[in-house]
Amino acid sequence: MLRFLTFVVFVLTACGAADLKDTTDATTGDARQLSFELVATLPHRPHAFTQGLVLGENNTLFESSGNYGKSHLVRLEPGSGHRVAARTDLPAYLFAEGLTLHADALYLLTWKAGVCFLYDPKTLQKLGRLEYYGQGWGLTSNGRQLIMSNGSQELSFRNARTFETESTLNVTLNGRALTRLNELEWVNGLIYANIWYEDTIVAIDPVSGRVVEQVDLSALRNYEHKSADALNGIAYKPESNTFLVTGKYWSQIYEIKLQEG
Ligand SMILES: [Ca+2]
Repeated sequence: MLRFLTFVVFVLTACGAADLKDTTDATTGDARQLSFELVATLPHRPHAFTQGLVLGENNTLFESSGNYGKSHLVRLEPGSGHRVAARTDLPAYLFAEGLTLHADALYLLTWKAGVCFLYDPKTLQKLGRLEYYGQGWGLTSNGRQLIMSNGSQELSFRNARTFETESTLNVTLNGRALTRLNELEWVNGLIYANIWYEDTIVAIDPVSGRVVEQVDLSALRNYEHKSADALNGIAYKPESNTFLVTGKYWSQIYEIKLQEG
């Protein structure tokens, strides 16, 4: 009997380990370094101070752009990275930040103003508002909750109806706090994140907070002009398993495929 129980415990433990999507290096526990293949480029609005980027139905990108007096939200034409199909401008006292799609609504943060606006993705008409405490940087959805960054190492998991924080996660890279987390994108059980003023994207385990993958995108600078600002903006294209990435005042959106090594 004891032997049987030991076997059951072993099997349960093994299953639990398999369920955890830990893709860190098995020998060191460190984040795995990935590389990327450049699949395509799309023209990007070069005056966009890109804060949030997300892909909706029909290959349609939504983008939020920051700065006081210039903040706005756009829906682009299907397949385009720069042709605007619809636009809404924010009042001059608001600074647009992270953007995501959740349950047929767009959610837009406003940095230090503590307000998350909801919009109809088709018309960009305002549907409502929610409130948060502190700074709002990046935003994504895991299909159930919203996940928000605030410029620190902390991510907050929020109730999509009330925007109340249900749990928080401290993000670490190889055992050290990883701060300045910015734009976010939930992809297949991992949280992909920009890090403010770094040309690196990381993939975070939503349970442990550990960075399990990182990819250096600094080579994209070779295609950009000198005044291209911070790398920021991650959208995911499920049909091709590719990422659309760009930056503030970047001239292009780059479609990339992540790969081993
Ligand atoms: Ca995103």
